[in-house]
Amino acid sequence: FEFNISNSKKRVSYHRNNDTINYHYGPFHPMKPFRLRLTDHLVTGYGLHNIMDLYEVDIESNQNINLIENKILKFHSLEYINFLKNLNDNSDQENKKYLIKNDIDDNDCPIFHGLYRYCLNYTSTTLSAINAIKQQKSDIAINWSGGLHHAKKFKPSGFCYLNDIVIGIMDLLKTHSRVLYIDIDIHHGDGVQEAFYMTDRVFTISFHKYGGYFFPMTGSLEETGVAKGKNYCLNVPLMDGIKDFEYTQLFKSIIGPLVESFNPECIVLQCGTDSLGYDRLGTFNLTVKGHGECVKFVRSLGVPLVLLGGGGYTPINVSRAWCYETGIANDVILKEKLPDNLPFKKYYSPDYSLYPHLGDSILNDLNSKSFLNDTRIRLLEQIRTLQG
Ligand code: ZLM
Ligand code: CA
Ligand code: ZN
Repeated sequence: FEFNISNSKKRVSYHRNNDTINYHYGPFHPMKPFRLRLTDHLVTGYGLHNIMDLYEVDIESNQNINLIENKILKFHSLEYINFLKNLNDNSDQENKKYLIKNDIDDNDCPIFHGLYRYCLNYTSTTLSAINAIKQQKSDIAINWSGGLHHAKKFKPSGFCYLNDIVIGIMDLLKTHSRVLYIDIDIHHGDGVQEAFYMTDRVFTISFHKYGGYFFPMTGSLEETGVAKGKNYCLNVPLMDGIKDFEYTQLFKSIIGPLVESFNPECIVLQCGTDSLGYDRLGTFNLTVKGHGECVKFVRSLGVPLVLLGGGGYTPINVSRAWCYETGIANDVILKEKLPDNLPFKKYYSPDYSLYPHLGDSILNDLNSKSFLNDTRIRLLEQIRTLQG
């Protein structure tokens, strides 16, 4: 790689966990932790591990597992944590009872081997990233295994069991008075929005597909917070097929004024990659460069930043985007040709490129100019109410 010609060097830390990669939601389940292995291979292949602070999170050798569980219990209920903890020991009948009582969809959120350990892993890794920011050891802290934005206080939802984002932000609030949460996963960040709906200390904004029974079916323009939290929540509902130019224009024109008005002390950016073209579940048409441009813009605002993962169901593209964005965090330009000696290199055929072009078989853009413009005007009006 080459360093960008600028003087915006920042201290970047990369938080990972070698164990998270090995879990399986089940053979045909769209969520594949294996995508994290592909991401790590690309990051290492490009040599990015040499220029960041690396934190290998290991819960086995972590003496402070009680401390982590205490942080989890600041958001999740004790009954739910006990359920997750005892899953593999409980009888199937006992588990079924909790699933039915709490209306849990175990197709989306299956009980798999080592589930609680998997949850502790990605949550501890997010807490490790949050800690690097709290202690001012990093300007940007990255955990691609985190970002599981749907989990609720007492139940899992949409492939998410523990809400590492809410747990992380609650911890961050001990030292930081205002946190901005931005979510570019194609799904609505409902779990994070709900957790901070009544507070003016955490501003949540999610860009997502909305309408046509798309999961989780929340996130309309009208959801703007309540009580003290009134107007401290924004939603950007979009339709199928949005492309780089329209998405990044809208993103910058809203996030710019929002950061100006809210003046956050830290930004947490959920970088779900199911908003890329050809995602197995998503219906947007972003490219790796377009998705990354949002990260680049947020970085340029000069506020301490936590980068988290999230959705992303076409693993080769997930890894391309998160590697590219690790490069952006470090302000380096990665060459288009993938590195030699890359494990699983054949998966990236036929282009072997970090930035493949979208082909012709993409969905039409259903977002008209006037729809996007009306949306922008509504959102900017709400941001203006923050002043004074
Ligand atoms: N059925 N297998 C995004 C979370 C999206 C709810 C419709 C389950 C699937 C999906 C699971 C192998 C994030 C819904 C779906 C079938 C009710 C969703 C297992 C395929 C499969 O083949 C599958 C047997 C499965 C699940 C598709 N589920 C697609 N979309 C969403 C949840 C999570 O990206 O935002 C953050 C990580 N669920 O639409 C149903 C309504 C359950
Ligand atoms: Ca979103
Ligand atoms: Zn998603």
